[in-house]
Amino acid sequence: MSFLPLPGPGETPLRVLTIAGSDSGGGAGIQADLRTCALLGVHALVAVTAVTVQNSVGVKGFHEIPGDVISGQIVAVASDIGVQAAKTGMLASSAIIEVVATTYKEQGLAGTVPLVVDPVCASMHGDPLLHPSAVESLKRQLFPLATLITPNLDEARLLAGVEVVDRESQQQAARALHALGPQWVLVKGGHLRGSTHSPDLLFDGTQFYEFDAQRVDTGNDHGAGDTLAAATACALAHGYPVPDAVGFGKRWVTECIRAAYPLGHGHGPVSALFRLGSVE
Ligand code: PXL
Repeated sequence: MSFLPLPGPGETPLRVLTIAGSDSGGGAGIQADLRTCALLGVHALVAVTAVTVQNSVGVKGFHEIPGDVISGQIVAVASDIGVQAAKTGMLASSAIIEVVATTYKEQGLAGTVPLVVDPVCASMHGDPLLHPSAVESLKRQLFPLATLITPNLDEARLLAGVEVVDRESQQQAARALHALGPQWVLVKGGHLRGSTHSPDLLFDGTQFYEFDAQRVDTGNDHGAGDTLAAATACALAHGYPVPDAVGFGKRWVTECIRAAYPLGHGHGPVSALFRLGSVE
């Protein structure tokens, strides 16, 4: 596949801000974002929202970072270093969502810096990463600021109340989610049961775009959603139009899933490290 343009030695790379949780197992969350950004030649800035205690088997618990520390991280990097795109992952609570939305607006980032909102609600093991009471905050406060939201099918059910089982219900979920205010919605089809493909559906309120890939049969796909959102944010930082950025993100995550490796006793992570084989 072709990648994003790389900065020359000594040249300041583009910057993507990830506002997300830490995964002690190193597979998902901020750790996945950092790997994807680095291997795409983008400098990642970080606002940690929560520290999870987890391994390949599951999430044992998490600690939320205080709101002023979260907003402090965003202000510190935005005011000094500058950001060309941002993404959110695990946000844990409605208080954190409110802090992130308010800070994003106060820093003048809303409407100027593309924002990918990955509405993380639970881990792949089903462990909750967002308090149920925060679902409304996500919809009301963050979605209207988003350039793109990237729900999987479980998240689409939770956020839009639509059970996605086929293309028609996937379109219905996209319409319902678009009505909540984001510019674009990507309803990911990766969890469509029984499918040999993983069709993701992008919608801007008018037109549908489909991004399909052959399903990769692996138990090691921890961090796939984070990786797709991070790669898409990197492409947006380069100024790609949203459909091109999503197309790039989909190709990137598909390669990362093909390169996934076993780790621990549970689910291993998708791997951006495949890129090391193709760096000239
Ligand atoms: O993949 C979603 C995700 C995001 N962020 C953190 C996670 C997970 C999944 O486990 O742990 C911190």
